[in-house]
Amino acid sequence: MKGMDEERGAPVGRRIVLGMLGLGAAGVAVGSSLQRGVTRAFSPVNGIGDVLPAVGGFRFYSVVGTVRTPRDLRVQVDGLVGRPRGYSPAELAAMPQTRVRRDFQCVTGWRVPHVEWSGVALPDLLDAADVSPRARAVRFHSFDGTYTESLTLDQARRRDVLVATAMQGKPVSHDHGGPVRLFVAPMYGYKSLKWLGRIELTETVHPGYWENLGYDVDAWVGRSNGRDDAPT
Ligand SMILES: Nc1nc2c(c(=O)[nH]1)N[C@H]1C(S)=C(S)[C@@H](COP(=O)(O)O)O[C@H]1N2
Ligand SMILES: [Mo]
Repeated sequence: MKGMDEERGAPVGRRIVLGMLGLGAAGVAVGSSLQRGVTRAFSPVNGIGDVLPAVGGFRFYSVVGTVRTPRDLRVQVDGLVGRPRGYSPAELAAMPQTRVRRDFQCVTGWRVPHVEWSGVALPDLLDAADVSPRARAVRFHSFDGTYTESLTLDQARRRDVLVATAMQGKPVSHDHGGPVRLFVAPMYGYKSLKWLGRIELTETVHPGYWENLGYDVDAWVGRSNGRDDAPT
């Protein structure tokens, strides 16, 4: 399987501090050991999250490298809905905003504590779209043309799943997936799709980019995921 540490990405910010404290090496070691086996992908990270102090910095990830987003960008909500429509970033920012502060955690071992996101709670957009009773899942598409993600409809109706237009009180930067990205607070970072372009209601879950490469579809942080090989 292809590992996340093959992604292009530049360490930023406090990752340098992490290295100075000698914790960077631990994080990297865990990250690379995760790449060896799909079966071990989650449980070691859950443990590390508990013992590592809350320090760390973002990496900028993009599986395709440079991404261009259209100037007149709209996030389309369609598929199994009665009222498909597109939203400009400005329209999203003008809707009732939900704010979520949570640690941001990549499955490879890095974590950024207390990141604040705001945007439209996904259930609000789903309600506005009049979701068909046939829809059981949501598929997210990125303007990068390659990355996709998925949630069950139940997961997508959580109010800590955001169509985010702001991060740390500022518009989401391009490198962090702006102008609009998904933020799935309770799950590992790979669920939080960047450069969000389309929210498609589907009958079944379509595993996303990393999930097709072996990562769990249910990416809850700090849960066993019901895996047979997970520690109790
Ligand atoms: N379109 C797209 N979204 C993506 C990714 C990606 O490569 N492309 N990487 C995912 C992973 S593995 C993580 S940990 C986070 C990283 O977010 P950041 O680049 O803002 O730090 O984005 C997620 N969303
Ligand atoms: Mo990640």
